[in-house]
Amino acid sequence: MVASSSFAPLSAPLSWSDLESLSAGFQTDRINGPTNAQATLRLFGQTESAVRVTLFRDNHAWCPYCQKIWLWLEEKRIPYRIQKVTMFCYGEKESWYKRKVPSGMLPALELDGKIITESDDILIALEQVFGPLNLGMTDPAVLPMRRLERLLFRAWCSWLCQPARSPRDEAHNRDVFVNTVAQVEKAIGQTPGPYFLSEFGTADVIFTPYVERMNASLFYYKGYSLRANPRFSDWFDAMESRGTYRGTQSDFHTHAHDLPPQMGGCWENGEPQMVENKKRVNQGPWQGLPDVTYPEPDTARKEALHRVIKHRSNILRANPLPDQIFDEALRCALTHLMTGATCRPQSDKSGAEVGLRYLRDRISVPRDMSIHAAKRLRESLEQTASLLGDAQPEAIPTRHRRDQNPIAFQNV
Ligand SMILES: N[C@@H](CCC(=O)N[C@@H](CS)C(=O)NCC(=O)O)C(=O)O
Repeated sequence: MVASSSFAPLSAPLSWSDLESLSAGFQTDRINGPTNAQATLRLFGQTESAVRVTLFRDNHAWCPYCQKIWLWLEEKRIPYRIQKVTMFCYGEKESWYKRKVPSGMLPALELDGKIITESDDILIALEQVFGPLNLGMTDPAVLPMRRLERLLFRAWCSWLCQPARSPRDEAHNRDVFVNTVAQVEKAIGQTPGPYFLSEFGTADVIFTPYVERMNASLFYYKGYSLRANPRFSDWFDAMESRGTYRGTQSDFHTHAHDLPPQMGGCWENGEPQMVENKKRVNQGPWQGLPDVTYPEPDTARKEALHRVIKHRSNILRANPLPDQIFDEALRCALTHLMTGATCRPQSDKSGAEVGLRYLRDRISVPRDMSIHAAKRLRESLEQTASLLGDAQPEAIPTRHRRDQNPIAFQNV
């Protein structure tokens, strides 16, 4: 049981070996267990000889078109390998991948030795070999859903990714989006149950990646909550009841800061609700944000600790603070995470709060850990930073994310 931090005693930072003992017992089966972003092989209880598929997806587990294929394979429980590739905005594209797929675009799939690109073509090819996920890509009930998804996507891009020339322009783009949402609400409502069609299937998989990104980005850049729409709300809740979706699900913070370089910019509207939402996504509190509603698992804190320990040396190296100062500050934050005790770094004149907030801003969900674990870690990093001061690290870049170059983490 974690003590309430408001009445918690002051504590000295736990040592790494104490912290390691606290993380003991956190184990997940990456290969056969629940959907997760870290696996490079998924077998679902079958043997490796059953693998016919390799999915090439981004290191950050962020690419929306990759999420579609990922979710489909997990739902169908098809054994597959995963090879991770760097997206242009994070760093250098691997030359072995450019030899396979000269455009460097993701996702790609190798199926029985044949390379397929374009996510829709990949799904169609997979359906031909393994059968559809309920109703398939070319089913007459699914085709209008696919068109509706593109309509919603375009309305979202027009509102979010183009600077409005005037308040009227902004209001128009908003109206077009809101009207398209109304059409989608109607479509979801046409069958009983929370999904797009009578049963969960391809249509839900197709909508998932961008609806998740719309929910995050419009909350942050426009003060608009997609999840407040009743059918969307039920749909999100139903999706979150699926372990497959939970394993691929990201949080508002990750999306808000990963979208701008990918989309060529995201434009704030400056309204009071937007300003409030933005502050909350950046600085917390993260609990209760409408990026997740399923209850926090008991393992969230342990998962966060386990992931930090695994990447400890890289995390220390990547941080702008000198190792020794950040090491102590980080152990303080982890002490708070695991015990609830307030732990104030001794090196409190060193700007350690900036280093803690630098890490707070670079937890990537689900690449590093699941959504609830990330919220707990952000919370403890911020709680510890707030004991030291208000200084913030440099703003997260918006034209690229080379601050997140995966090369820095590849030796683990
Ligand atoms: N139409 C393609 C779009 C794929 C696409 O736009 N992929 C982006 C990532 S989301 C990409 O690979 N961009 C190159 C890069 O960022 O490295 C599909 O459906 O697969």
